[in-house]
Amino acid sequence: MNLSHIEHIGIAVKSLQDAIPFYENVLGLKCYNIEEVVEQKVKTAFFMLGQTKIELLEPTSPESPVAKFIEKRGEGVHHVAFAAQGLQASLDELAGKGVQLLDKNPRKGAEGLNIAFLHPKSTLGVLMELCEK
Ligand code: CMX
Repeated sequence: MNLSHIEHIGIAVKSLQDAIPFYENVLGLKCYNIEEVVEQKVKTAFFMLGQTKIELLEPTSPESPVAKFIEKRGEGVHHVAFAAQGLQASLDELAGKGVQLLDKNPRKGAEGLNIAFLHPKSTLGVLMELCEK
């Protein structure tokens, strides 16, 4: 495994419109991108902090994994994403170590990154994402 840093922290919110002012006006961060990830049924808003991003996630459909998350647990931290060099090799290594992969092969995520999720049941309750540019 070759993880270099936390690429982003995903935070589930009911409404970007309601959440963005907290990050901008209270925390003093600047939203630099809003993007819909149609496949994941979410709209995302990004803030940069050092080399790590905060990614706010608003569900665009009741079938979105983020809608289900909010229904069950309420708004809050949804996933942690690590920057991984050699994403496919990392996934193969994790599978070999018995980690349950939600994506056996990388797919396209927000901001053009290649991404893959690991099942929270096999990562001590934290939904983890690996990403590569
Ligand atoms: N963090 C920790 N645990 C989570 C979780 C999360 N984000 N989401 C679900 N879980 C837990 C649930 O609490 C539940 O646990 P219990 O069985 O103890 O109640 C279990 O996982 C199963 O959850 P579920 O509500 O039945 O939902 P599903 O099994 O249908 O889906 C998951 C769970 C993780 C497989 C699904 O949410 C998924 O595929 N996630 C990855 C994709 C994703 O989240 N995309 C949105 C982000 C988009 C982006 O960043 O681009």
